[in-house]
Amino acid sequence: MISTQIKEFTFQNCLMNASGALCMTEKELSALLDSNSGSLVTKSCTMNYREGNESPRYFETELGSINSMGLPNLGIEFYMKYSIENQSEKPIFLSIAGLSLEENILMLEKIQDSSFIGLVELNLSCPNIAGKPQTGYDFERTNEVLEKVFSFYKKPLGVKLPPYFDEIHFNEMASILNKFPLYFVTCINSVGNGLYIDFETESVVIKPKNGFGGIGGKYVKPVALANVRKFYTLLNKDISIIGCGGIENGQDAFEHILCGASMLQIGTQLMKEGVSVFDRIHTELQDIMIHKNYNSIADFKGKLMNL
Ligand code: OXC
Repeated sequence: MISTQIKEFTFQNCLMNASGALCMTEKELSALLDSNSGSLVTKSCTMNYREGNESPRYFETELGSINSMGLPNLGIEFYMKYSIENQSEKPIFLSIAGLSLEENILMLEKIQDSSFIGLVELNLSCPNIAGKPQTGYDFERTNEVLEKVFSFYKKPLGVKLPPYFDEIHFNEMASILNKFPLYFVTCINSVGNGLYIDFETESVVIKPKNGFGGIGGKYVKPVALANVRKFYTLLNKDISIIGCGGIENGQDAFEHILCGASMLQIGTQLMKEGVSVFDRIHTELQDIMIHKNYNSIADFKGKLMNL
């Protein structure tokens, strides 16, 4: 009932993890593979192993989370090998986040030359590397990155974007993305450089960058929905939207799809609840669809009404 499609890829259901949430180690990835998710994405990787930022670097709040992980990961070889060895009827997304264009190109060359048959999610939006800008906020650079990537890379690829807040920025980014044969666009990464404070101790709650970090969870749902909606209306129809941000229950999932999402990523709530979150949201979304008389996602995808 909630199966979905991104070009030639069919997913049994539209739910998956967000990169970063419980997807760094072999154990975590296997739990996702065995779960009731329709897909999984690996932790954004770099060429080599990275320790990431100092701890504490992740903090859960009542309404969401703040993180400054700093891209801790086991390196591309591990994630590529894992994805190749576990290619099944559940397609796998391999997330890459090189710290430079050159590093991204080197990783994509490796993937191109391998027997990987999944999708690559190119992360242009990590907010937590001190001194490194989020590529997605630099329009010229994003264009240059995509030109270089698509000059040689021929396998299925999409990008993960930061949230945008300005009408002009939506239009500018969409006109760049529309020039390329992207399979999908993931909206949104965490809202970068937020600050959460412990009122009692009068201090920040994570160590890196003096407490500044990416915000996820309930706080960001309206921003995520706006980005999904905008890109759904502005992008060529053959570029699918993957919605990410504030999905805690069936209603949140339904709203993302109504805005135009074909697939849904769960981050903060997966961290809170573990992989059983997929069973619960699956059931809740199906119940809503039955109640509203919808048989498939296509019946309401993107059909948000204006007043
Ligand atoms: N978004 C990312 O892209 N990466 C991680 N955090 C985040 O919010 C990270 O590793 O810092």
